[in-house]
Amino acid sequence: MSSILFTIESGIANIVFNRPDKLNAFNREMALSFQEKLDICANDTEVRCVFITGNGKGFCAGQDLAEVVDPNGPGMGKILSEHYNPIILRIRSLSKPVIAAINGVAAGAGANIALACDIVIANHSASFIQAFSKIGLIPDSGGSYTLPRLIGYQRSTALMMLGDKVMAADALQMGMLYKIFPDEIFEAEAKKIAVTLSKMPTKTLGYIKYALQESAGNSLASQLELEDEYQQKAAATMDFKEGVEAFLAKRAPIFKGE
Ligand code: LHQ
Repeated sequence: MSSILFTIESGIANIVFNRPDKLNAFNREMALSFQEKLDICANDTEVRCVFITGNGKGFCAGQDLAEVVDPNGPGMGKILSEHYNPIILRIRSLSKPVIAAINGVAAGAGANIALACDIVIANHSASFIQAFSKIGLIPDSGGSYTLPRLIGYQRSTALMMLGDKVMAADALQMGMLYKIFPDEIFEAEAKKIAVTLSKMPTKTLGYIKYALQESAGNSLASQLELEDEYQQKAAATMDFKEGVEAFLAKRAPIFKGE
């Protein structure tokens, strides 16, 4: 059974973490396969939105801890540099929207992979745990970068030091998530968001993503220049032409991601 299930349908790449007996904890094979799938998403022009979720009752419990102590495992020296760091950078640099649909517990690197995604939605039963300190580690997979930017220094410090479990409703209130849905309708509602995004002006969504990311290190003046640059690029797309034509003709636009 593959540790990652992968399909592309109607412009949506579905990536499903698939080690349900281990709450979809990552081993090396799964981490490398995830990177491969993200590369396909980046390079395949058919893909206009990436949808990541977990199989079973968890989203992802982070690193498979059995592998960490396995003498034949990759060893501490490789786990960040070859597994999680490339995953986070791939998600962030992918020029298409990446949705994390959190269907259950997201712990350790699993929580921080979720937070690296562009739109994070969850079901009511989902939870987030910065589990690292409980085993004597610091938060990795970009968590020390993303979490304070989402919820502030104080709350990040508390969550990262205490390793408390945060239920989806509290995560929403703190600003970690976009929306939560009741468990029964979660899959359908999550898919609706993916379908909507897959029909939007894809290149422009990529420019929005990059502009927001780059704002983290920019002055207002530099950000204004950057907006100008990306706006010129957005205005040069076929989808912009279509958007304006459709508006003036009072019809729904048909965006092709071009
Ligand atoms: C697991 C795991 C798991 C293996 C559940 N591994 N089996 C970077 C640098 C280098 C090294 C280390 O890692 C990292 C990045 C990281 O991600 S560090 C953080 C690693 N993750 C954790 O510390 C979380 C460990 N898991 C838990 O604390 C709990 O499982 C949570 C709170 C996530 C869920 O609790 P429960 O709902 O009570 O489920 P459970 O504990 O019964 O787990 C179900 C099964 O999944 C169980 O197996 P079993 O055979 O007993 O049914 C667990 O052993 C297995 N599992 N997480 N990370």
